[in-house]
Amino acid sequence: MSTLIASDKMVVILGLGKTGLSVARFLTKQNRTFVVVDTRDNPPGLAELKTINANVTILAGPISEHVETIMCGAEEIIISPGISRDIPVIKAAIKMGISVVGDVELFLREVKAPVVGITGSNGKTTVTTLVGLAAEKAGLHVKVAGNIGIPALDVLHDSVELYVLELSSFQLESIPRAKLSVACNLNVSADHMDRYSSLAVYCMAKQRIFWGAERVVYNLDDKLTQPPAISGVHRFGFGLGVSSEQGDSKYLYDGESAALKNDNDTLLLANELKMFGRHNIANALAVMGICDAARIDRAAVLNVLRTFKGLPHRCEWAGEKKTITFINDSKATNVGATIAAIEGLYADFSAITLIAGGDGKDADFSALGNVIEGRIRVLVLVGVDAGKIAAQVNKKVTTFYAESLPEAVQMAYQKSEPNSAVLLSPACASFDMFSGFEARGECFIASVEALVA
Ligand code: UMA
Ligand code: ADP
Repeated sequence: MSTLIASDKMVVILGLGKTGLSVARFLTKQNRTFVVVDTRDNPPGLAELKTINANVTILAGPISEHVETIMCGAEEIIISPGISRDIPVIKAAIKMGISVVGDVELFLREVKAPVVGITGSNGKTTVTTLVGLAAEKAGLHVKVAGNIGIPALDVLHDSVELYVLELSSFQLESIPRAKLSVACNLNVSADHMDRYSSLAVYCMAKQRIFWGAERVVYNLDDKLTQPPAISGVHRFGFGLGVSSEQGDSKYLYDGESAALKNDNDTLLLANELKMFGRHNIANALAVMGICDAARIDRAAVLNVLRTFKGLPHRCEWAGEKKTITFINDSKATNVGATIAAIEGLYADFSAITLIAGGDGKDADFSALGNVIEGRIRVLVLVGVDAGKIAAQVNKKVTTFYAESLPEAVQMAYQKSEPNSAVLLSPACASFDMFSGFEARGECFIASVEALVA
């Protein structure tokens, strides 16, 4: 250990999840010396790390003074996105002038091909997937990575012609200056309030996507996504509303003709999209803007938009019984996503029964309360923060509590009137009851299947 402490060429990888492992693979290939620190006693990547580099030092468990000394003597710390930059050891290291960056920064230092980055509170995975598919359809050798689940360093390769990265605020925080070819911020609504001290701080993390970008794509309906006006940077704006903004290129929805337009040209009609809901029209417009900014062949883009049916667990049809339709929107882990689902569904059903609740991540549920009061007849709540949602809803909304999701599905079915939708759109993370949103969505689907059978 003492040799490591003395070395000014030693890198610390902080966090041994997917990201930490990808950094370990990358540094090993580069023959660089590193140690791995994780605050958990049994980090998930332990066994895999041994296969990457059998001799690496691993310091697992709560950070001791000894570990702090090592970290503060490092050449650089590569911090995983799940760890806040506000923990004492990171604050101390930054104060001492040590560079603390994330895996995406390492990726950006190496990459040669153009990179498209996509952030936003909601819709990132949908839009990132669509841009990747469009680029592939256009014949490019493209790699899709980032917060979508594949660490960026794992796809770095000389043969790649275009990268499309989904970037979370956690990842953006640890990129000093991204300098992307195309940077897009889809929308900003409160999320991760257990990590950020205010919406403004969260918003600033998202804004970092624009730093040094060549071309920027933003939401004309959402002021919080607006990039700074920098001369020479081409701006692409998209939106559902009538915009007075001066974007260089505009991608707007014309409600009268139900058309998605670029300036005055109709590119697609809304009924050609297979994805459901107004928020997906916004996503499609964003895809058009991003793909034009990235110079991806438009015919390929439109082809993909016409055929893509949406991703699992995002406003997905899950079954029907006696005129009651079940919709799985388990991926709605924040208030903005649930509001988008309710507003999107409202016109299509005579009533909506909402199943919500889980781990609220310190969110403010007042805006959701208003939408529920206006649009929802029956509310079934589950999870640790059920009471916080109930507190924002008046007595006109019939509210029930369930101990489990299968029980919630039963209750929702029994209390719904004919031609209703039962919508699972929790506005919360799932970790109080499930391993993740996928497991929650699978449980919902299984409960619906049991009911329908
Ligand atoms: N953790 C500790 N101590 C440590 C290190 C991690 O307690 O020393 C905890 C974190 O608090 C977190 C968990 O371990 O609860 C995982 O953190 P991580 O940084 O090791 O995560 P990875 O496995 O590397 O996965 C990360 C992203 N995870 C997070 O940002 C929390 C994944 O996004 C991403 O797909 C992956 O890198 C590849 O880029 C997931 C996510 O939930 C899907 N993202 C958030 C979201 O979408 O809302 C931002
Ligand atoms: P992310 O990767 O940002 O979490 P997803 O595409 O996985 O985004 O969708 C997450 C949730 O947000 C789903 O519940 C989905 O229905 C909803 N959603 C998707 N696009 C939007 C949008 N543009 N505005 C609001 N909610 C959206």
